[in-house]
Amino acid sequence: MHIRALNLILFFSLFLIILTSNAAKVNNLNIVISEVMANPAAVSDSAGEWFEIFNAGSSIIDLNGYQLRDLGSNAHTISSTSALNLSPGEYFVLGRNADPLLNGGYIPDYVYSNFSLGNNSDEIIINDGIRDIVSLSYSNNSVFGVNGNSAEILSDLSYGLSPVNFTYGLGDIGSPGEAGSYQVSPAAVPEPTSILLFLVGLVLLFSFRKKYLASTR
Ligand SMILES: [Ca+2]
Ligand SMILES: [Ca+2]
Ligand SMILES: [Ca+2]
Repeated sequence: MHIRALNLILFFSLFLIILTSNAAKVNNLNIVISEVMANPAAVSDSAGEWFEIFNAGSSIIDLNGYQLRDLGSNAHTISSTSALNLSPGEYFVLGRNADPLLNGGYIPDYVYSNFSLGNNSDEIIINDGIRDIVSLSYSNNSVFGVNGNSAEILSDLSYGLSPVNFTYGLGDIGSPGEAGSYQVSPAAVPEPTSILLFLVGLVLLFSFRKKYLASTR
């Protein structure tokens, strides 16, 4: 085997290792809808509904000007006199009422209007002012309508009920503003296992190359 061919294989293998070590991360997504409380039990829906987003990208996002809507008549443009910065790896709670004494006990980072979450079916569509960047829709008998229990994102990016050990405020189940049972990985932050995998691959490949070169001499 020529050294040149060996180098080519080495390069290609490295490329594959890098590719597979990135597979577990959230790809091409900046904002993820990480949790939804559509049907609070402790207080009325008009105060107790909220949903949580997570910045899985690599840059700070100013949510000013972003739009929330559904496929019906709900529409709201996020607007604040101050910057609404969401850093990579941060959770952000949007809800219907600012007062934790009235809303069941969550602390919203932003309060919207003209936007509600149906208990049977609904959509959450987020637009960055140019295009829809993330959307979620649910219908009858989904995990989104369960009374007093939020739905949270899971490792395969589907949704499940928040586990009962996560309670907040007056006792509804959910983790507003914090990781639930699954912590979404920001794309910008390489997972330790990926780095380890990459380093192990690198060492193996170079030792193989060295061995091969020595045997051909
Ligand atoms: Ca509702
Ligand atoms: Ca709606
Ligand atoms: Ca959460």
